[in-house]
Amino acid sequence: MKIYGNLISPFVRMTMVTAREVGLGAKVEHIAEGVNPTEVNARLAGLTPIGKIPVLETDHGHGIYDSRVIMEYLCHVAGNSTLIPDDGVKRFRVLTLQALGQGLSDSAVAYRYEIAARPKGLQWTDWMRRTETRISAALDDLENNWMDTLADVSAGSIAVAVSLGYLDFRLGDLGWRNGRPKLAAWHEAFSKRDSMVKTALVPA
Ligand SMILES: N[C@@H](CCC(=O)N[C@@H](CS)C(=O)NCC(=O)O)C(=O)O
Repeated sequence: MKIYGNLISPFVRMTMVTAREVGLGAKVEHIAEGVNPTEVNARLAGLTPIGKIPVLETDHGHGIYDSRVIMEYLCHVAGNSTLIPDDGVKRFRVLTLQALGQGLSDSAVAYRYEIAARPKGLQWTDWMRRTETRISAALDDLENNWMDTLADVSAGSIAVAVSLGYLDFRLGDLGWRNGRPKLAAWHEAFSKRDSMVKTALVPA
C-alpha cells in the first residue's frame, strides 16, 4: 500500500506515525506529494475528488482518506486494537481526543494558509484572532482534562503529538508551551518514540 503526501502535513505525519506504531512501517510505501490549496493535483485526482493529503492507495488500487479513516485502516490491516480500543468508554475517549488533535491541526493549517498563502489584502484578521483563541482553548483543554488519556499510545495521542509538532514547525511564535507544563513534558517524552523520531520534520 502507498501513502501520498508530505510529512509537513500533520495529517500525513499522523498516518505515517500510526503505520510505524502498528508495525506496518515496512509495508507502507511513502510517496512525497505536495498540494496547493488553489490547484488540482492531477496525480491524486484518481484517488480522491477532495484532493487533500494524505491519501492511501490500497494494494487493490482503491483510495482511502481522510487521515482518520487511514489510521483506522492501518489498525485494521495490522490487527491492532490498542490504538483505537474496542472497549466503549475508552474507545470514545480516544476518538474524541483524536478529533481534538485533528481539530487543532485543522485550525493550525488553516491559520498557516491564511498567513502564507492568502494574498495580504484578503487576510481576515477577525478570523485569525478567532482561530488563535480556538487553538489556545484546545491546548488548555489538553493540559487540564486529557493527561490521563494521553498517557496511552493511541490514535488520540498520536494526533495530539503530531499537531504540537506542527505548531513548533510552523507557528512557533504562538508559544504553545507557555502555561502548559504537563502537556509540554508529555510531548517531549512522546516525541522520543521511534515512530516520531523517524517522521520528524527538519527545519528548512
Ligand atoms: N480532514 C483531512 C484534512 C487534510 C488536509 O487538510 N490536508 C491539507 C494539507 S495539511 C491539504 O491537503 N490541503 C490542500 C487543500 O486544502 O487543497 C484529513 O484529516 O486528512
